[in-house]
Amino acid sequence: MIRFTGGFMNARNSLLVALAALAMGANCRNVDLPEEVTFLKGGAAASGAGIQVNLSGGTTTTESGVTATFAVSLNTKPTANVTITLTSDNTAEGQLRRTSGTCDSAGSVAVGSCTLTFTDANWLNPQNVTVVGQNDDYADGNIAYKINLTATSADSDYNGKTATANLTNNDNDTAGFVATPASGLATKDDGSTATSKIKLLSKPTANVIFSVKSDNTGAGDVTTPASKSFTFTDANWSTSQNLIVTGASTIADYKIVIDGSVASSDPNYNGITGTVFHTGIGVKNVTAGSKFIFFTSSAYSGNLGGISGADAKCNADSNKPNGSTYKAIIALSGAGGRVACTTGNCSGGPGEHTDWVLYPTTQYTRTDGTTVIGTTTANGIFTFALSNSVGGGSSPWTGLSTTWTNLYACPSWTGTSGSATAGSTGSKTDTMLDGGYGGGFGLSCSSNYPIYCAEQ
Ligand SMILES: [Ca+2]
Ligand SMILES: [Ca+2]
Ligand SMILES: [Ca+2]
Repeated sequence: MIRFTGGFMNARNSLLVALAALAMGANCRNVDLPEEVTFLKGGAAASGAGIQVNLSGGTTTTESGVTATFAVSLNTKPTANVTITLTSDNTAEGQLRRTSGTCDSAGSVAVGSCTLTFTDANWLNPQNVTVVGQNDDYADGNIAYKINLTATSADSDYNGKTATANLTNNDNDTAGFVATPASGLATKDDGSTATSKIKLLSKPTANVIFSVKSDNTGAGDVTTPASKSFTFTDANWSTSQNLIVTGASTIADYKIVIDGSVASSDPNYNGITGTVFHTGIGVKNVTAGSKFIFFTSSAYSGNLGGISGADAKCNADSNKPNGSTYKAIIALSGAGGRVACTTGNCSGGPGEHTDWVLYPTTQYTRTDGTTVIGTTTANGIFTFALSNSVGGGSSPWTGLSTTWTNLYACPSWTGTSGSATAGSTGSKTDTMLDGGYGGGFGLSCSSNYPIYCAEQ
């Protein structure tokens, strides 16, 4: 009987159909046809042997790993197996997923080539191929590339047939510089320093050289590198180099800006504009008569690593404005402890201190160098209200009561059980020290909060 099935009609079947039609002209009801006769759905005309690539699923991959999947099929039924080898013409931009050499959209390995096999049984079924966008560190733009398909088969109609999938791998890199921090630096008129870490945003194809300068050397200037010149190569582009500025006698804001222009044989970097050095890295030169208090940008559980761990977190924090050493305003009783007062507001004087971190009769400011928080008493504590809060709306761990005595600490600040006293960075009153959280018992040591840090 005649079978009407989906798919394409090859030349041999076309002939059989034509013969059958002649026979049917005499008596349609009594004609038998060979079972392998196949008709196209809808009666469309067949095309010759060839590889079909269906790119309707998209032609874009990205350096961030976005994939493109396309379907491969044959035009006609082959007389022998057809093996199609797919090869990326640019494995730096796009590679093929495969399993044991066979193209496999679920395969986990991205490689430069893989194969698909079509038989006389499965040739009608499109097979999916997945291409994985490859990453590089260059600002190389969106790159067009090809997946080339070549057939090998004992079927001479198919052997040597080719096709191409044209794809594009989108870039995710830009040329430029990173400065960390790029603002909020503070130097002092006693020659105190501040440091920013400099590196490139993308790998250059040639050395990148530029110089920097202060726009107000009376307030401060670049002291490291001594040459005021940076060189980044394709090997060290992502390794931070120190930019150290040193305060001078003038109390003023200043900026570190580019001196001249960026020189490189890499056209992406040569003469580049609009970088952080064109905007300028802001520094504030303030009087050495005051010190800074800030709270950390990072939040931590009650396991701070003890007092020494808390101090280390202050000194590693990105909110730290200058090159000074900082210590955490946090209390702990016992060995390795830190105590401001053993009686309310240090009624017994500064002799109540253990490893205390605020200096007596010293003005403290925010990291802007001008917003005064307050001046400590001879006992090295603030009396409330403050002139200004430390700023922001966080609840830093303190372990302090509202009168500077020790209250609840997490287990030696080395564990996460229980609760501990935490203050309020936005408060000018004694809730700076103890916000009264948890019905007075403080905040859970398993939750994360910042810490106050005081300049030494
Ligand atoms: Ca990239
Ligand atoms: Ca790139
Ligand atoms: Ca690329």
